[in-house]
Amino acid sequence: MCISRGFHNRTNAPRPYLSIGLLPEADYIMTQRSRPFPRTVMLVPSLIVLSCLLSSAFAGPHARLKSPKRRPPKIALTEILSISTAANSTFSPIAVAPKSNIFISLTDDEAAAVISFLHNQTELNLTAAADAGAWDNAIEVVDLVQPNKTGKHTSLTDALDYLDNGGSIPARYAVARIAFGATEKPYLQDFIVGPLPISNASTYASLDWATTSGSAKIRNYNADDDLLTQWNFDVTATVADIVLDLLNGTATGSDNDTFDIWGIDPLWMEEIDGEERVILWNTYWRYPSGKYAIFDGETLLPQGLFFKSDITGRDSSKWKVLGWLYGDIFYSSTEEFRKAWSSPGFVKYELNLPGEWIGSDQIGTPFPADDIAPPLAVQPDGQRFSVDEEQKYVEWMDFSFYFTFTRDTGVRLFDIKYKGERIIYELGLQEAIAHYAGNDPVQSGTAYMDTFYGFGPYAFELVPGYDCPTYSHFLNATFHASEISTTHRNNICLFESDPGYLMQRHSTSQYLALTKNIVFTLRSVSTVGNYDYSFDYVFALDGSVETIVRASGYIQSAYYAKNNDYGECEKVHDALSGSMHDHVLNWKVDMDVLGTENTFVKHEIVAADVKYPWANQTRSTMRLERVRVENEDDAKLSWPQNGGGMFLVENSDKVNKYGEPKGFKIAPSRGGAGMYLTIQNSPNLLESGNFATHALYVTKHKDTETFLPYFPNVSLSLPAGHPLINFNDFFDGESLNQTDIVLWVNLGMHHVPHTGDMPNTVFTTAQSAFIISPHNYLLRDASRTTRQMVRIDYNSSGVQLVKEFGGNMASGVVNITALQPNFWDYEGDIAVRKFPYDPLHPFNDTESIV
Ligand SMILES: *[C@@H]1O[C@H](CO)[C@@H](O)[C@H](O)[C@H]1NC(C)=O
Ligand SMILES: *[C@@H]1O[C@H](CO)[C@@H](O)[C@H](O)[C@H]1NC(C)=O
Ligand SMILES: *[C@@H]1O[C@H](CO)[C@@H](O)[C@H](O)[C@H]1NC(C)=O
Ligand SMILES: *[C@@H]1O[C@H](CO)[C@@H](O)[C@H](O)[C@H]1NC(C)=O
Ligand SMILES: *[C@@H]1O[C@H](CO)[C@@H](O)[C@H](O)[C@H]1NC(C)=O
Ligand SMILES: *[C@@H]1O[C@H](CO)[C@@H](O)[C@H](O)[C@H]1NC(C)=O
Ligand SMILES: *[C@@H]1O[C@H](CO)[C@@H](O)[C@H](O)[C@H]1NC(C)=O
Ligand SMILES: *[C@@H]1O[C@H](CO)[C@@H](O)[C@H](O)[C@H]1NC(C)=O
Ligand SMILES: *[C@@H]1O[C@H](CO)[C@@H](O)[C@H](O)[C@H]1NC(C)=O
Ligand SMILES: *[C@@H]1O[C@H](CO)[C@@H](O)[C@H](O)[C@H]1NC(C)=O
Ligand SMILES: *[C@@H]1O[C@H](CO)[C@@H](O)[C@H](O)[C@H]1NC(C)=O
Ligand SMILES: *[C@@H]1O[C@H](CO)[C@@H](O)[C@H](O)[C@H]1NC(C)=O
Ligand SMILES: [Cu+2]
Repeated sequence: MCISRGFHNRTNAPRPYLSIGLLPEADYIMTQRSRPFPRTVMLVPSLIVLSCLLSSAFAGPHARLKSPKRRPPKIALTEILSISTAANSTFSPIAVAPKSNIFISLTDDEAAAVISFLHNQTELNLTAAADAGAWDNAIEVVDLVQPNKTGKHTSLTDALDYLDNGGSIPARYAVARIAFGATEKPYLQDFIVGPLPISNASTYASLDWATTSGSAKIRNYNADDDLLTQWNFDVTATVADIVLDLLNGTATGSDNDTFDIWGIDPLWMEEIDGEERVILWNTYWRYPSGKYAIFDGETLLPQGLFFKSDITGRDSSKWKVLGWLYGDIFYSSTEEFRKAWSSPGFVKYELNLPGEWIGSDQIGTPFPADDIAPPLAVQPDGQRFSVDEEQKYVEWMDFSFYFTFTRDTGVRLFDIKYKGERIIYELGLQEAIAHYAGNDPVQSGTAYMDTFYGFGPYAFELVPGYDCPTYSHFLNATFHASEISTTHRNNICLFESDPGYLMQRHSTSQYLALTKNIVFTLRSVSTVGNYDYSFDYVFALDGSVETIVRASGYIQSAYYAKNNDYGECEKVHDALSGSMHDHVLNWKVDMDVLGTENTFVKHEIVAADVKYPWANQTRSTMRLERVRVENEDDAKLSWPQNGGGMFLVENSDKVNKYGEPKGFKIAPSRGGAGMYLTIQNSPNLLESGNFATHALYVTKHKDTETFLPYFPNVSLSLPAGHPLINFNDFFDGESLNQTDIVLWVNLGMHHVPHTGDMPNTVFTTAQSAFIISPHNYLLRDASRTTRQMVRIDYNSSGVQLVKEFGGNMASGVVNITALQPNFWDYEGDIAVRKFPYDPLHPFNDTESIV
């Protein structure tokens, strides 16, 4: 299936909804091309001498003096602390993973072998993706099937046997998603292929066991993108004169078109004359042009004209136009629309035109002093974490983890260990909804499930000095789609940083104790159409792990006509309204606290009237109630109102010396607590949106309930199809008492765009996060272990003692000029065709090197 089919061939238009083909390679290459770095003059800062990073000018005693009722400490004036620095002698920034990364993506050779193997299965009747059209069968994606965590049901080794018990390495399997087009009723089906490497022992089978529907096969109602593109231009041709009059432009399919035509995702299903029909609403979007053509602002340029098509079946001669909408008036045929337009009194609305306002360049009077180079972070003594680049394995302080990269969800973390013990088996994004609302049928009909477009394909190269600190450790990642292996260079960065606030401090009139807060981050950014999602996994010295998503990029907006009447938006430009929407992003968090037997406990802080022995009256106060979530029936949860409680994953059998179960707390840490869909029973998502009705869920781990994001669920098949994986089916009353539990945590934002989203949403206000942190897991705050702290004892005669702990202060000079990133190094992706595949010449038939 030629994946560039049906996609807009003009610019880096927004989401390629017409293409089931994931990756219109030609187009996203253009996306990259269309974003060169401006040839601005590069400032050349001179060599800067870094003085101590900590200011040596310690300001004297505080004005705020309390009188501590305790003896003054006995200060040994000459105490000089000598801490062994032996630890640094063994440190190497290169790690050797203790075990093979069994979660790692398919290699190029594995992907090529799987593709070759499938092509040899004559009953699949495959056509090479490069040659395939809508009426062929073709491979869309190959990826790894994550090994079963527990394989007790089979004789085969599972991940935990391998990781923990010295078992043999689990067999590797691939999943291949095949689009079957050579039929009147096109469908997609997922197959499991293996074991790998491909040998005579390898087989393939429908991946039914990973679904809740019992079949990995799903109808594709959107297989004929070529026909649809042609259809759209056939329809627009019938109203070309009206459009020229109302919108002052053309949509004919030629290179000089003014308008791009696209609309709802998912498709809509409607009963007409007793028959289920497949409905598509489209609208006119204006291409940014002239000086502004470089900017991806098309989603800011809706034109307010909509048409409804019945596209049921594969014969486009039977498709119909069911009506037009302009100015909030619906015309049930093209004739009716034309008649109204040619009648006196027809109301024409203002044009929504490109201008400086859609560009993201510097604009307006610069801030004072803003031409001076801002503060800069450096890594003075080199990298303080270790990476096994080949195995995708990382060690930082007390943490270690493996990671992988998938076409659907991008980066996923596995086997996160803290102080040598696994705390999280799997941490990764599952799905991301952007559910719009609006008075027009396109906004109202839009509920993106972004794994359809994929977080892997759009996780582009990151820019040092902007996306990540210049000293970051960058890694590449590869995904395999449409028989092409595409490698994103430098699209994952790992770095330590100082978030700019301390981990700990305390002071009295006699001493101060201060601890630096150095955190470690793994970051990737996926630009899915108009939106840029930045994903951070942040590890901290106190043992916490924070998962953060931030959004930037262009909003998808609505034409202004009459939409304030419905209260769904705020006007953001002359003829433009923001389109209100909810973002809900679901994370799988498979916690394993001191083993797999864990319990989810709510510590609820509740108001109470209590009578104490020391008083005769009851007293209005509060108390802590511990509630175990013992059954899946009770496991659809919301964060406590008013922050009045704590959610814990504990191992009830492992108590600390004070008798408290050891556990980890999970809590929202950024953004509002509104982390599930506002819209109830979404008509766009139906059963596919079941994971977005609550803030978080707890289920019992099952290898069959992986909730691999099955992107065809929605974009191609809804609402006629039942989702392959219905999240509700995971909830079948199973006991959650001291068992292997999995959390499904939603992050997101209720996004009501306002003028501050023009031209792009800013990360600062569009972020959401949850944090997992030790709770009675250790006997003290783990950050006490760090050397990056100081105690300063002082009295009225000045500083008496500076106690350091072996954390070397940076010293010397840093050549900052040498740290400057070279933006001309930006290269983009490498994409290599895998069928036919020539491993000796890996770049043979290279699709593109951008
Ligand atoms: C550790 O590093 C410090 C600073 O680089 C150095 O002075 C010290 O000698 C090192 N220790 C050992 C044991 O190598
Ligand atoms: C597929 O068949 C071709 C031709 O018979 C053969 O060269 C190739 O090795 C086969 N591929 C696999 C993976 O079996
Ligand atoms: C195999 O696919 C081709 C299109 O690629 C189609 O013409 C042919 O009918 C299919 N054969 C079978 C047996 O389905
Ligand atoms: C696969 O089977 C063929 C024929 O049965 C045999 O010639 C070949 O050696 C086998 N390959 C492997 C890797 O076992
Ligand atoms: C209509 O478009 C033409 C060129 O395409 C332009 O010259 C003219 O100014 C436009 N008119 C309006 C009202 O924008
Ligand atoms: C646009 O291109 C078509 C050919 O694709 C040409 O016929 C037409 O004149 C062009 N229109 C303009 C306004 O340049
Ligand atoms: C990333 O890919 C580039 C280009 O193939 C290669 O030079 C570089 O070594 C790779 N980096 C890593 C960390 O594998
Ligand atoms: C409670 O009230 C009784 C009767 O007035 C009194 O004797 C007693 O001391 C009170 N107890 C406390 C704890 O105040
Ligand atoms: C993984 O688990 C599924 C579901 O229980 C099972 O059908 C499958 O055979 C298992 N695969 C392996 C390799 O053990
Ligand atoms: C769950 O475990 C707790 C503590 O072991 C026990 O008190 C409770 O009865 C158990 N509940 C169920 C439903 O088994
Ligand atoms: C600093 O780095 C720049 C760029 O690499 C280099 O040209 C310059 O000579 C360096 N300066 C010193 C003092 O090393
Ligand atoms: C790629 O491989 C084909 C045959 O497999 C060969 O004809 C062609 O010359 C190769 N191209 C390059 C650039 O190596
Ligand atoms: Cu948004």
